[in-house]
Amino acid sequence: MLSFELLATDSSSHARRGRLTLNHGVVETPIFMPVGTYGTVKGVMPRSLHEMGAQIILGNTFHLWMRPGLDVIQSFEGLHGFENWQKPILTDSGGFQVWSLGEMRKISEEGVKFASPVNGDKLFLTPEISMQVQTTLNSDIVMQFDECTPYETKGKITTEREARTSMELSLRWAKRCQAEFARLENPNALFGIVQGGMFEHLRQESLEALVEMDFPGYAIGGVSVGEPKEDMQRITAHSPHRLPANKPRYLMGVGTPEDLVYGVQHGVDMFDCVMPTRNARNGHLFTRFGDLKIRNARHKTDHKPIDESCTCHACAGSSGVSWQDGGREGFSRAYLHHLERCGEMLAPMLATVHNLHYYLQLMQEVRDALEANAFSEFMARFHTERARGV
Ligand code: PRF
Ligand code: ZN
Repeated sequence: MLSFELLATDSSSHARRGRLTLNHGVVETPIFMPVGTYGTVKGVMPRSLHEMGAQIILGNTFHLWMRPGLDVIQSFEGLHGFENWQKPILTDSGGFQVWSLGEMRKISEEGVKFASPVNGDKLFLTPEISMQVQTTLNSDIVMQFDECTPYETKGKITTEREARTSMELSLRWAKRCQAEFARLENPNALFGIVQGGMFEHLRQESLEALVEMDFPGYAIGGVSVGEPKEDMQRITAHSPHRLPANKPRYLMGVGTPEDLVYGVQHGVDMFDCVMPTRNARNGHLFTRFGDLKIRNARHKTDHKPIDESCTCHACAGSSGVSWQDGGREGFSRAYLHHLERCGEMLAPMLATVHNLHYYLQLMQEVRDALEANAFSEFMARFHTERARGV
């Protein structure tokens, strides 16, 4: 189902280099997982994901349950066959997606009632149903159904009392998920999710109760939900290194390249975020030397690629050798700027390839640095380069 091996640990931080073995393959950690909500990483072919070094991708229980529904996915024997991706998949439980519905839902002990955003049907999602759906999806890593404690509701910051109530509900749901997952004889791995809002002592209680339940891996949820950066860093720093050293740790829905490096430094092994893919579709590009807005007029006549040091298909092409006489591999900023301005669909496709390549390459460099016992040097260089500007 799941095994995790620690290959190296940094002597001056909590950073670690590991290897996670799942039913559909091996994942070298620390790793970034591209988000494929509806069974597709938007605008990217599975083959491209593979070529850019993606080892595991995400899917969402909630969305796939709505569309196309379980019958269709069942007929393909799960999500891998349906979306034609045979490497590992992690599915989120629906807890966070239901949270994102805001006013449209009602949470009780039993589960969450809401109107389908697709056709208005009344739906009820419970820990048991989430486990049943994720069992049909046959994802390698199944997430518990949780309540992502909001940072604020209608402008009011969540109190300690509210955060405790929410955290305790997630713990009771964790138990129900574990029981249902076992009853279904799901052959994959179920992760528990630490909650507790912005309160370290609640996070500690959540963590201890989940560790007691002995999950094969643990996630940190409820971070990057609109809180100030200091709170995000304080909460990220609290939990990872307090979780069992021999189990993988996943920081959910985070973040910028700087947030990823910060997470690794504090002991996180796995990350996912819509940022590289969503921002790409808005013309926001991440590079080694800082971020770039391709719509900006200064790129209009620029023959340089997004990043001269990048080896992605958008910057450098697939082989470095052109397939046509007089042609070249890779694209200029001027061309990408033009595509973006014209609303051409190649613009978000190339931007997505570049951003994902950058995130995956960043994690590769983190792994290399950890293996070479040079993580501090890596961090110093990373921050200097990111501040340089493109
Ligand atoms: N819970 C779940 N999924 C999530 C989160 C969470 O708290 C977050 C928070 N950043 C992102 N995705 N189940
Ligand atoms: Zn590139």
